[in-house]
Amino acid sequence: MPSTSGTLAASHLVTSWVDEMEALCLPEKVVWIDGSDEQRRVLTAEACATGEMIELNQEKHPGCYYHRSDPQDVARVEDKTFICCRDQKDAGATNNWKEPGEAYAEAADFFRGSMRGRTMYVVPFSMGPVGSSFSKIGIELTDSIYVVINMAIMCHVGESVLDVLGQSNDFTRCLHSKATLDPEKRRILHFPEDNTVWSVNSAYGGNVLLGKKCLALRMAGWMGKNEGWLAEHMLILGIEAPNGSTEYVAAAFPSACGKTNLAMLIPPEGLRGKGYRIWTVGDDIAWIRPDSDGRLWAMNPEAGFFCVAPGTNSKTNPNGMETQKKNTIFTNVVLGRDGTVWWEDGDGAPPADALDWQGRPWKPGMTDENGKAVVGAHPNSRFTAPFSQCPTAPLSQDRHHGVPISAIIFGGRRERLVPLVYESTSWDHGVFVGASVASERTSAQYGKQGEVRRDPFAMLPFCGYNMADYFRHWVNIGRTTPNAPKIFHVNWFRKDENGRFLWPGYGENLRVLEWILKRARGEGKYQETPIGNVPTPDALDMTGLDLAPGVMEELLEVNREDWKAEADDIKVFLDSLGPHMPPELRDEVKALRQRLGA
Ligand code: GTP
Ligand code: SPV
Ligand code: MN
Repeated sequence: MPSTSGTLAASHLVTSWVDEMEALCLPEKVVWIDGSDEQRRVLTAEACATGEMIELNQEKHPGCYYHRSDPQDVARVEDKTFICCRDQKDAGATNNWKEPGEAYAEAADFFRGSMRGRTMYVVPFSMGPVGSSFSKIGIELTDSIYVVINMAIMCHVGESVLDVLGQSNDFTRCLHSKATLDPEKRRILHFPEDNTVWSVNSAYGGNVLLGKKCLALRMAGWMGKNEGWLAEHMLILGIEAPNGSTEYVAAAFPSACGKTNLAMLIPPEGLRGKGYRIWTVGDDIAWIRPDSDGRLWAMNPEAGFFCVAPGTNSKTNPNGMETQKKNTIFTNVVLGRDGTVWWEDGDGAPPADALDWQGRPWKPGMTDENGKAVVGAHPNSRFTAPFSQCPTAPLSQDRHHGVPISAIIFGGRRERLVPLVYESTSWDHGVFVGASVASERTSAQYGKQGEVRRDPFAMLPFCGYNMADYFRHWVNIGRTTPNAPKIFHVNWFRKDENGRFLWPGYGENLRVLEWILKRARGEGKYQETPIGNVPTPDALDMTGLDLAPGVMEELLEVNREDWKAEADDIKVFLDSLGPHMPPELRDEVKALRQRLGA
């Protein structure tokens, strides 16, 4: 007999699946998440009693809690993430693939009895506003209160979701167990043909908040391919001019490469006089659809932020600091014994008496046995905060159709080679620019830090199907969207020979956005180069920002010899993606090599 407590009004389809998963995982009890504040308070208190979460100083951080993940479980695990579809060709060359039957069987062994002595929470959630025809419903079963509380911030959860679902079978079946947290037995499995996600042996971030990368990118990408829309790793930002007209851009940068910061941008001093108002529509995921006006419209399916903490401070990201003042979960940052939190390049001095992200006594300036600085906060430490707390969040966030996009921007972290900004010269060229994004690896994923890897559309870890088919889908969207946005590429991270950033970044990036929007309207000064159009050195409004002589030229430089090598590398990469590669992109790489004189 299922020992279910407080079952919500769920359809037989839902309850029979929950019963089946209960029989596999054998929890002590099952609790349905109704979405009420009262239930959330009870669960939070329970997590604090067991030590899973720690209550922060409620005067300084009202409604805020702290969590430490297992030291071996601090980022997404791309090598343990799989697309499990019947035909391996549909997963493509960039995804790990498992045959669905084998994947289920192996993971079932890890799930079997994994919740003994624990509670299984049933979390009905909606990506996108509850009840919108564009939204997608999922139900996550999890044995982690931390996951429940995070999900309740990141998306709409509770009874209202089940009401909307009714008797429909159109929901993603998400099963999560932290099990024993064994990294060897960690699996993040996507079964797009069954609308199912299984995640086991992790309890952190994108591995376990299954509405985010698993549903809203990998599964939604698969759905979008079949239904004619796009699920993208993109921020969405609005720039309102004093005359009240607002233009929106969507931008894809790889993990930890500045999406949140750009989405929350504050105009720099020198441009304040222009009276812009910035609107943060989304900071990580965009669902993009062609509409009847021939344009692309983007919506943010999330209801919260899961932001990188280190580097966030009142100078770099004041909106981010404001957003996490209350009702926020902090994970893997420094914890003061006074119940405050701190991280590297945050605000103010660290707490005098502090514990690091692993719970060890920590002081600023501490070094290890090799003399290397010991950081207090893990570089991928994050905070989870409600979207509505962002001062620049628009009031219309729950309008399901989203906003019309004037420009699409790609970017990465490139010390060398890539200019501050350039413009593609056609839709297909823009798709090629997206396909050739590369970036230095960050701590948002396991692997060698700093190494440049190709990360097409910033989607390498998130594309739920064959990457070459995904490129073709993008090419096709351009064919059926007469007023498609122009496509650009930016790089905030170019460095001088001393390893210093050439561009100040953050709020100053608005100067580049201004030029992008001008070009989208066919205005603005530019010069043609083999890779696309870059601004003339005097094209950006630099009021209030003095760069040393020659720096702008250095930022905008396109070095032919270096780009020949890059074009070769792009060609090798595209060739590695298999026979589905659209001929349009092969033509683009050929044309680029020709323009470079290769
Ligand atoms: P995910 O949440 O992992 O997808 O990351 P994200 O793309 O939202 O990155 P985020 O905005 O959190 O920035 C990651 C890191 O890049 C932080 O340490 C920032 O301080 C830094 N960063 C962001 N924007 C800029 C910029 O314009 N210039 C420089 N130099 N650093 C930046
Ligand atoms: C990313 O890595 O791109 C993130 C964080 O946004 S996670 O949710 O862990 O994927
Ligand atoms: Mn992300």
